[in-house]
Amino acid sequence: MSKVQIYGITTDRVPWQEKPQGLQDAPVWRYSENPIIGRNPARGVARIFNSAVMPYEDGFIGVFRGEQTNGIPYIYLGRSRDAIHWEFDQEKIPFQDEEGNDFMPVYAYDPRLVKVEDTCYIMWCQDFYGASIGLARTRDFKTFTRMENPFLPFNRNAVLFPRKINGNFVMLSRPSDSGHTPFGDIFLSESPDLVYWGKHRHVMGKSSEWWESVKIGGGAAPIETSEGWLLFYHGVTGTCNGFVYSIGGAILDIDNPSIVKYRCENFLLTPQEWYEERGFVPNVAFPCATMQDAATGRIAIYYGCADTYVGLAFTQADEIVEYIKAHSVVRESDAEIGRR
Ligand code: BMA
Repeated sequence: MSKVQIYGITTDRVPWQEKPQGLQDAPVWRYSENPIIGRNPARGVARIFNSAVMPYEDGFIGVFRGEQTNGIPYIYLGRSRDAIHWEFDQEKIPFQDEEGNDFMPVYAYDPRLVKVEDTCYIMWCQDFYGASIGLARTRDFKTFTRMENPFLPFNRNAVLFPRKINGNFVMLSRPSDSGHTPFGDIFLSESPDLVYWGKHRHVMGKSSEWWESVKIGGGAAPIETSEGWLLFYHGVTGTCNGFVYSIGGAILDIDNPSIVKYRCENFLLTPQEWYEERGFVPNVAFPCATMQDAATGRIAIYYGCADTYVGLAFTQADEIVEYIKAHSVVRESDAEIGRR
């Protein structure tokens, strides 16, 4: 039994492997059969990575960043019986506007998938006269209705909280530029209706820890726990050979999630396996989703690897919370409400 309680959507069918014997000082461990999605996974798609999944009916469903053979990223729907082996639709997700007319984004990447009440929401990065956030809803994974773009350009890495907080929808995002952004903190915004957004707050900034000293961005949808919102995010450092993306962890206040209660000074996972170090963009571990089981506290983390593959990693709620707390460094700008 997990001491840390997990709330929200949980499943006892979460994929799982025990922690390897002898693995020390590492609260997150990789699936031994990684990567779970290899190259050329679907017709006209060279690579799938940075993708999000969830339990659905008697299996699993996901939204996948598919890099087409013309180089343009789009979102594809995938289904799985075991959350490890995936089959993808041949066609891109057919987005429509509120009137039911075709309304495809120019490009679409890094999708997240979050269920709030009875509706599933997809958020992704797209062109809105510059890099910005796209948002769509579906109830049946057949009709996908694009909603108003929540934010002005430039912005990336949007992820909804899985329930309303104090009566409002809440979304994390990372204001950016339209290129390979050399800066970036995580903010949150509230909305009563997913159309009008406001009450913007700073959540947490890049830090003086070297592994996340350039920028950070929201990753998987925050997991509601008895300790607060457990957030897996990405942190980026700069090297003479370019950026390196690692996975970090923090715990946000349950009622005021712009307040960071604990923030792990160490990365939880950094590129070290061949599929993380070698690919279209080397040295990228980019979390976009988790699935979890309340009874055992098992958590499976889905992350993009080297902009080429999807990898799976595991942790356990008690262990990860304890590790984050034991290594927590919260700076003043993270601990405050984030309003200036
Ligand atoms: C970011 C995004 C991600 C990508 C990462 C590393 O700016 O574009 O999709 O994984 O760069 O290339």
